[in-house]
Amino acid sequence: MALFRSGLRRASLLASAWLGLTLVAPIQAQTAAQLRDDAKTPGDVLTYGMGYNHQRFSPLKQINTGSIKNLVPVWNLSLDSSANASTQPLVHEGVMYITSHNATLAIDALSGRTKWKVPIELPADINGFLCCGIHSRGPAMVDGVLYRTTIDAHVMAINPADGKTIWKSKAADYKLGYSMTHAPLVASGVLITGISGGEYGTRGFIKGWDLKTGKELWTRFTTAGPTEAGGDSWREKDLHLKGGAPTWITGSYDPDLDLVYWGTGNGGPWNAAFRGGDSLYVCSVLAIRPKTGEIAWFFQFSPGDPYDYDSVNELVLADIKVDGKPTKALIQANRNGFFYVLDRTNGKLLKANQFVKQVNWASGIDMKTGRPIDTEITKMARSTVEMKDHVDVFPSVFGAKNWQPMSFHPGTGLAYANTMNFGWKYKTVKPEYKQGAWYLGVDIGGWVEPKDGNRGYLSAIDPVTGKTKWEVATKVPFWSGVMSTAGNVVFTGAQTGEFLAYDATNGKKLWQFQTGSGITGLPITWEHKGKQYVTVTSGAATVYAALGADPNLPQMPAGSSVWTFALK
Ligand SMILES: [Ca+2]
Ligand SMILES: [Ca+2]
Repeated sequence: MALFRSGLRRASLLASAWLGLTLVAPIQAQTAAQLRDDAKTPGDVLTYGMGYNHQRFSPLKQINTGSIKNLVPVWNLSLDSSANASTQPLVHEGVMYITSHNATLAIDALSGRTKWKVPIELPADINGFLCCGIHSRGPAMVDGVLYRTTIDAHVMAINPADGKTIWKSKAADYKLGYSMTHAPLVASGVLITGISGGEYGTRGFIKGWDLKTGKELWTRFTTAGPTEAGGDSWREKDLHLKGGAPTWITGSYDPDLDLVYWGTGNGGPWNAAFRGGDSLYVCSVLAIRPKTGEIAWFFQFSPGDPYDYDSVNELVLADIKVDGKPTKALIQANRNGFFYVLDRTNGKLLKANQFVKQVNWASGIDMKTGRPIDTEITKMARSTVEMKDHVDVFPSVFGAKNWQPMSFHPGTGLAYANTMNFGWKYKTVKPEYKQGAWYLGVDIGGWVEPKDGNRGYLSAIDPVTGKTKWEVATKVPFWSGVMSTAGNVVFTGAQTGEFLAYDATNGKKLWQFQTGSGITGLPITWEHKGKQYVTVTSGAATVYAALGADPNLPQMPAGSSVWTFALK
């Protein structure tokens, strides 16, 4: 069967190469090798994460700590939308590909002129079923085809020459609360996607799709059923069916080990006492085989998860020294306040250190078992379906760090992450399931401010110790991705609109530019004919702005657009 499939694939590759040569202006096919090398080839950006390792690090250094004072806008293009622009563009052969929730675009990367823009047709009632922001985090690309997901839970293959749909497959029913906002991952010849909707009493999964036809190849459910390993980690039969563990951020991939690392989110409902037990595999990382979806190993960061501490945050692959030993590490700044280092070959826990100022749900991580050491607050949360009063829990439901991806700089050995330091007023209440509505079993009584008023930080963190080397405090947390470069510059953006650059060594601010709306995009850098460019999307309508009741966040105008910068 596998032989047959690879033969078929080769045949269709040959066919498309022949068509490309003879009939139409070819979109040069990206091969698996190009995806594998993406982080090292700064002429293009072919993967979410700027490389399978999700380091968001570029070897480019024309724009550096000295020259950045001359960084100026080259072009700006409106996305004609008031939704979030929380997206990472891809760049290939001078063309930039961008996804928003309602359109896919190809843009001339040098001029900012639109080559094509094709709308996504969405059901009229879709907005009633979306939890946390209306956006699309980006496309994937391989073999001359563009792939994306849609907020009504479909996966699409698109012709990059004209934007026309090649195939479209349904992943799940949006009316149950399922949606898709992440970029797909192409690994080992399979298109892999996750799912959003953990707040709606859904059951999470990861799916593998045939690149050419859109046929579903496998489904890996992320809650364990009664007859499976881990099935007894739920209080009673069938709880896993509404048990959450959504998979709403793109996984990373190690081609040498042929393992995909994919994070899972909160338990459904949030109320841990109602679910009982560890509720596998909520708030975990699953290392899966891309061809079959088989779980090679897993590690559960927050067993039982009372607090919506989704563990979908980017799982960065870094080859670093841990206790003097060169290690194939997987690192994550988890929403639960601890910075984890795992051996990515086998899932063994190597380090877990607190990386923000206040954490009171656990006093640490037991390094023998990998389990949190529960404080009295958490003991109560785990055992009480209906609490009498609210308690103050740190970090808040937004986490010590939310989904906005950090960057790892192999030169400085530091991870640069937008982190948060505030708490929430937490109380369990009896959960009640209603299709298409939030299923939490937790009442959010408000926010607990830090003493110094700084809810956010850009933090430079040593992954091994969890210690902060430098930090930039912000009243309003940054909600955009972070990118670092060999020019020793760290780029990120503010919800108040500034695109910002810092010195990677000491956190000194080097440069800023006001983009006109809040930034929730993921910056990239690329080069063309020896010139380095930096691109970021602006346009904010974040879940933080909607629910965070932040007195310091002014009314920022909506309005999504793409900015590209270069040295003057
Ligand atoms: Ca590249
Ligand atoms: Ca969640």
